[in-house]
Amino acid sequence: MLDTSIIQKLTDRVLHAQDSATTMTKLTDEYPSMSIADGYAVQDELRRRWIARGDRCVGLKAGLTSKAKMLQMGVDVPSFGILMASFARPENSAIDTRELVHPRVEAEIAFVMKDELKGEVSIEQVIAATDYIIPAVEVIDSRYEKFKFDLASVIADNGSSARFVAGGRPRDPREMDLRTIGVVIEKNGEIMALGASAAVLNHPAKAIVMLVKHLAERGEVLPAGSYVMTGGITEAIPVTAGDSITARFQDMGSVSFRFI
Ligand code: OOG
Ligand code: MG
Repeated sequence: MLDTSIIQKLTDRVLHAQDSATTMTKLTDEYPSMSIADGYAVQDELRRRWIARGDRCVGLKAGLTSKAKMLQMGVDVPSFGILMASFARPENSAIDTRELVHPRVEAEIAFVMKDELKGEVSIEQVIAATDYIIPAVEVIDSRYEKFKFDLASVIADNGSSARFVAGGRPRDPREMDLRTIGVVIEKNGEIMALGASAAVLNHPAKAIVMLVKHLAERGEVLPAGSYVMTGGITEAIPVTAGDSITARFQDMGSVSFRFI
């Protein structure tokens, strides 16, 4: 593991890139021995700093959970990240691209939990512990040059998370087949990507099974009330100022917003 003083220094660097919307070189270029655990240590420190600023943790995200995303990013293991209240934007809002480097959008199924989950759980236990599922779009924005990274570096950048918008129609996961939810992403009225929810680990709740296991390995639980994003179903779509986005989810309504 990297020394705690190096973790602090790397956290400074990531936070600066995020706050100033500027790029940085991959952390592993300078610290080739940096591990996945070091990446999560930077994330822990980011969370401490955000909370110290008055922000609030509202949930967690899984990423790189679909083949399309793994192929697009050249990484074959899911990653987990933290969702803070300050990342959330309302439906139909205007997202300011001046605060972002090279944003992309992803359509995801989000889960809102009614019960705590911990340790080794099954898909059935995840569904039983879910209050509702809701359509969501994540705006990712890697702080690495050219959106290129390795797993340890992207974890330290909190899985590229920047903004998220939830909307459409909340649904009871016990009333749906969670593997066959069709999703279409439109940019300026044109279809850019489409897919079905089984693209995420054959079942989006599997992302939460893996997240809960990851938390358990760190002595943590998934608290009741958590909002959890399960990962992009299709590849991510690049956006710029002026673009309007609508993600349509079968039997769940749609989520729309725009970039200025
Ligand atoms: C990493 C984050 C991936 C997802 O939904 O797959 C992610 C990245 O692609 O920058 O959030
Ligand atoms: Mg995502």
